[in-house]
Amino acid sequence: MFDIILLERPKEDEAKMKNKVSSSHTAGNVKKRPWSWDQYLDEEKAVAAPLRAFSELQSFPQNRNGFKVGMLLEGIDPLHPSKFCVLSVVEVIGYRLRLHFDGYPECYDFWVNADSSDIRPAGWCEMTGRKLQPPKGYKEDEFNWAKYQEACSTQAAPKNLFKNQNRTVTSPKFEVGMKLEAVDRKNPCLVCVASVADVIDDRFLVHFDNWDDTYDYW
Ligand code: MLZ
Repeated sequence: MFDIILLERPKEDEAKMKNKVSSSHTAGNVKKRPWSWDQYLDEEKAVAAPLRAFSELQSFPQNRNGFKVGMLLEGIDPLHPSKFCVLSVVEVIGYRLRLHFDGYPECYDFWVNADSSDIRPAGWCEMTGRKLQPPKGYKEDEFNWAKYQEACSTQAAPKNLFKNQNRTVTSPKFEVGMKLEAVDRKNPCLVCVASVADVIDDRFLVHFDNWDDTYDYW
């Protein structure tokens, strides 16, 4: 049920590691040992936080995930959140998708839930008047979704798979251009003068006045 494949195991306790290495002949054996929650809780003599302690939003979604490997879409770059980029689905596990920036190295790939507000169907940026970062090697004004799909012989993810569209916002309180004070996430000890740079559904993009957009966040 839980996709533990994405879970990073705890850093090995060095004292414990030494014992294990000396009692098993090769260090290699220790490293490859599969990691399991049950065994870890047992070793640590600890208990897992019970499911009932988590809110519904934090629970594992049961919905079906219709995204398939190869499908193309648009989405927010988690390392540069003011940018929408051309992405393709490269892996699907349960409700999660691994997304790849077309033309860029795999090290930038990232995971999202299938209902993430950070992903949008192909053509969404054009329709909503936003700038789309094309795949590597393409110029912004040259990129065209129809031609690109044809050139890659791949299809854009169908619109009905995006469960995040048009979240009802009763009365949007923040408007583009409004000023506010916001924590700089890259330097969290700083609270800085900022502006609302974009609004999508129930979220807005914080931009720090006179700083470049690498500090922006939703
Ligand atoms: N010491 C850093 C602070 C940057 C703060 C930016 N806030 C939006 C620098 O001067 O680069």
